[in-house]
Formats: sequence, C-alpha cells, structure tokens
Amino acid sequence: MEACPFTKKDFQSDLKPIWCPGCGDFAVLNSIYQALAGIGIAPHKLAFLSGIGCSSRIPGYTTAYGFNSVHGRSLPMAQGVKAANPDLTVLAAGGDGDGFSIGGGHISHIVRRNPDITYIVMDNHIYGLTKGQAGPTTVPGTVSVTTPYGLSETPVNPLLQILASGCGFVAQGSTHDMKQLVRLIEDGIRYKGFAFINIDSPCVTYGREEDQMKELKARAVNLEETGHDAKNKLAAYAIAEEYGRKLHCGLIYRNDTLTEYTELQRQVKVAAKAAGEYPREEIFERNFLVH
Ligand SMILES: Cc1ncc(C[n+]2csc(CCOP(=O)(O)OP(=O)(O)O)c2C)c(N)n1
Ligand code: SF4
Repeated sequence: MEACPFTKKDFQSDLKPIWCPGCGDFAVLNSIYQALAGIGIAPHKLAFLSGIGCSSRIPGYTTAYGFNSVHGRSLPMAQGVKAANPDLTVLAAGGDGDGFSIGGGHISHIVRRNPDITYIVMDNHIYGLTKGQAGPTTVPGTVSVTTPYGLSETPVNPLLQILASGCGFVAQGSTHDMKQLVRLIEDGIRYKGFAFINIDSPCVTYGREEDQMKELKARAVNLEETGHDAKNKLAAYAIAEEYGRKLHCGLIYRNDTLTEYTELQRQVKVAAKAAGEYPREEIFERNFLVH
C-alpha cells in the first residue's frame, strides 16, 4: 500500500479555534483533518466555503483555500467555486441555522444540479454565535431567549428535506463517535456528486443543559449495526422520518447512478459538438427524465 503523503497536520492552519471549550465543532474539525489526510488530497487542491456562525468558522482552521462568507450562502459560494474550477475538491459547511433557515432555499437547487461538493452541517439545534436563539432544528419545548415559554414550532427535518430533494448521498453522524464521522466524511468526499452529512454537534454554552455527549451516546442508533440497506430509498425515508426522535448514525442513502454536474456539462458539450446542435435529447432524457 502506498504511504499517504499528507498527515492531519498538513490541513491545520495557524489559527487557533475560538470555540467554547467542549463545543462539538472541535470533533467535527478533527474528523475533517483525518478524513482529508486519509484521502490524501493536497491542501492547495481543496476549497472550503462556509456561511456565518460558530460552525462556519471552520474553513479558517484548515489550510484549504476558501472563506467564511455570508450567512446562509455557503452553497452558492461552493457552486461558484466548483463551476469555475472543477478540479478542486470542494467542501461546504455551517450550522443548522445557516443551512436550513436563511440558507434553506439553496438546498433543492444544489441537489438538482448535483455538483461534486460535500456539505457538512454542524447541527446543534440552536443559534450559537448570536447567543442562543431558537433555530430551525430546535427541539420543541426548548426555552431560549426567543422562546421564553418554550418553543411551540415543529422543527425542520434536514434529512427528510434533502432526501426528498433527490440527494444521492445522505448521512448522519454525531460527535460522540469520531471514528464513524471520519469514515462518513471520507465517503462523502469520495462520492461523485452532492453529498450531505448532518452531524449532531453540541453547543455546550446555549444548548441543552444535561451532559449532551452522554445523551448523544444513549440516543444513537448505529446504522452499521442494524443491517440498513442504504440503497433502499423507502428505508432511508423511514429513517429520516425519525429525525429528532432517534439519532440514526451512518449512511442513510446512497445512489451511484446520478450524473455529477461537471460530467453532465461535459456530456452536453460533446453531444452538442457532435450533433452540431444543442441540446441532444437523449442526454436530457437519460439524466433528467428517468430518475
Ligand atoms: C443576513 C444575516 N442575518 C442574520 C445574521 C446573524 N446571525 C449570524 S450567525 C446566526 C445564526 C447562527 O446559527 P447557526 O447557523 O446554526 O450556527 P452556529 O453558530 O450555531 O454554529 C445569525 C442569526 C447575519 N450574520 N446575517
Ligand atoms: S456558543 Fe455554542 S456553538 Fe458556539 S462555540 Fe460556544 S459551544 Fe460552540
């Protein structure tokens, strides 16, 4: 076996994370370092985009190109970077608020384009950076600065939303199991298309008061031990449906038959050139009408 030319250290920037001690995002960052070292991508071939939030600081702690952009806009930024330079390995990351409140409108559009981008959401069920307002995945009943009598709204279900949009790689992990997180992130990056990994990552300052790590461990169901078939979309829907009640960890859904965006563009160009016209119907039928 060939030795990997990069170690975890090659992906660590000189910036020291300013997250609160015990924040789940440390485990996510470490898992990303390990996954990148495992794959062996050179840092200069990586772009890492985020929005705004505690979790969105994450690109700055890596040696990848990229930036901490505008709240909710990690996905349009990532799509732009990938379109301009398809040779880059592109990661996007942020919080549940960034991804599923203000940025929620981008989900269905990135999924229908299916660019080769890995999107990591650090789901802490609260707005951390702005000091603990209820967010899209806040647990009903939660008392927060914006819900003094307890949250009465139904949370967004990120897994169901992204699955229903047609995403070909949907996984969930938790910061209590970093080994699994590393595997999921590696697999997501290797997947040719848009990959989504939702990570339960506790906010120890504004999140729930109990020992969240203990609670995650107790609630987690490891899909690698249940015999779940990630190719079965109906089974994936059933698992996604339980978001908030159970913490299913592992690969929820994987479809390797979708055509990735850059490849699709290449096919369209080749066909158009060959036919002297644009577009060639069979490519569109194969890629859009069959799924
Ligand atoms: C357009 C805009 N609206 C609101 C804000 C304020 N704001 C910054 S981060 C944030 C929410 C952060 O929560 P989340 O995305 O879940 O990340 P976390 O801090 O919990 O990691 C909000 C509301 C902003 N920066 N820009
Ligand atoms: S406020 Fe919460 S999410 Fe933000 S760094 Fe602190 S623990 Fe992490």
